Amino acid sequence: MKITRIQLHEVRLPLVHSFQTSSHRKSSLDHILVELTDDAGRTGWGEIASPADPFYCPETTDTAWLISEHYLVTRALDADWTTPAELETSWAKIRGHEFTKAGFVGAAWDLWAKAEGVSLASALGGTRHEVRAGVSLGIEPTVDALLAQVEKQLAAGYHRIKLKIAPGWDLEPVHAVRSAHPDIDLHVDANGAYTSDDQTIDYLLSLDAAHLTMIEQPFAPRDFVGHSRLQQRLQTPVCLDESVVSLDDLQTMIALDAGRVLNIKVSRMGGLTVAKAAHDLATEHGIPVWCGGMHEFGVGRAANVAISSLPGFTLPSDVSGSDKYYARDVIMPPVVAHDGTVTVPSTPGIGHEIDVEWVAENRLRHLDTDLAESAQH
Ligand code: OSB
Ligand code: MG
Repeated sequence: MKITRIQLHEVRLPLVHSFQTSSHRKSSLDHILVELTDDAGRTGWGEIASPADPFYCPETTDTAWLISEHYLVTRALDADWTTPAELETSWAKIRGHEFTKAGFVGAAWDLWAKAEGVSLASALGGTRHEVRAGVSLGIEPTVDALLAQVEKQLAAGYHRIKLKIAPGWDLEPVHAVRSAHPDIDLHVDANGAYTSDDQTIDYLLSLDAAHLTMIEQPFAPRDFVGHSRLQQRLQTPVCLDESVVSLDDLQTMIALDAGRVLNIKVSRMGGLTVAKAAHDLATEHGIPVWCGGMHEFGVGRAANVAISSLPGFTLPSDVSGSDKYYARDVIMPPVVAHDGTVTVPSTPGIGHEIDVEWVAENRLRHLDTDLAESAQH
């Protein structure tokens, strides 16, 4: 295949409910949509879902734009490829920048699946026709406000509730939600906000009493040894997110028993090809996986739905309906959850049309290789 034209669309959408983690607060998001056109006139779409600031990962929207424009666009235009994995070899020497690469990889998979006339889910080896979704709830101003959010999402039928925690917002909200809802699938995510000293590990052991499905990323990304020390003493499975950006990291997690659940975030791992390989490796080792989200717009969300249809994704994924995030999404139709379950599209590619008018209306920056430099504003 040959890519003849590339467009980058940096788009800002407001969130319907602002979201706070241990590291940052957001009320709108700026993501870059990657549009690849091939010599047959087909288009493939991918999403660079890096946050605007370097608090979750080292990348930002600006670094993603820079790396795309200076390194990925020319390589993608020059490549002659038959599979997305082959296209990726053209930028294999670029270190890091997983979110940026993931946007191009997603667009290549969409394009390739369309050329083959198959859905993205079946191109990836998906077997499920529907996937169960969970929701991730940010740090709220009060425990009551959090309990109200939990009620609302349970009423919508979501299968799992994940609570963001941080020092000062942990045991109290967790025990309040658990006593109000003794039987729900509940888990917590600290986004690396704790240090792995003995005193903190002792403190985190008290979370076992809440019967959580997992404790996600309590410590810093590189602290595999700390996560392993916690896991040896904790009954609740530790789940790694930020720590695992490559298959090598997953090997380290397995070798050290630093986690017993894996959050496969497509963007964090550099795209769908590596995400699929991570699924295969984790499944081989009996590690259950689920797909984490980055509040993706519909393009990235549709890719998350597709990968979640693989058999090892046995835990609910962060693939809630578009309406939880955006009043109007960039895809038509939006992703819809019925009773917390999302149907996997069977039409070619990501299975949704792009709302190009809405993209243009909310666009902050545009690059079009057909128009060269003049297109940037
Ligand atoms: O750790 O999963 C995370 C959002 C921004 C940064 C980090 C995380 C998140 C989420 C989003 O939890 C969940 C979603 O997209 O539904
Ligand atoms: Mg996480």
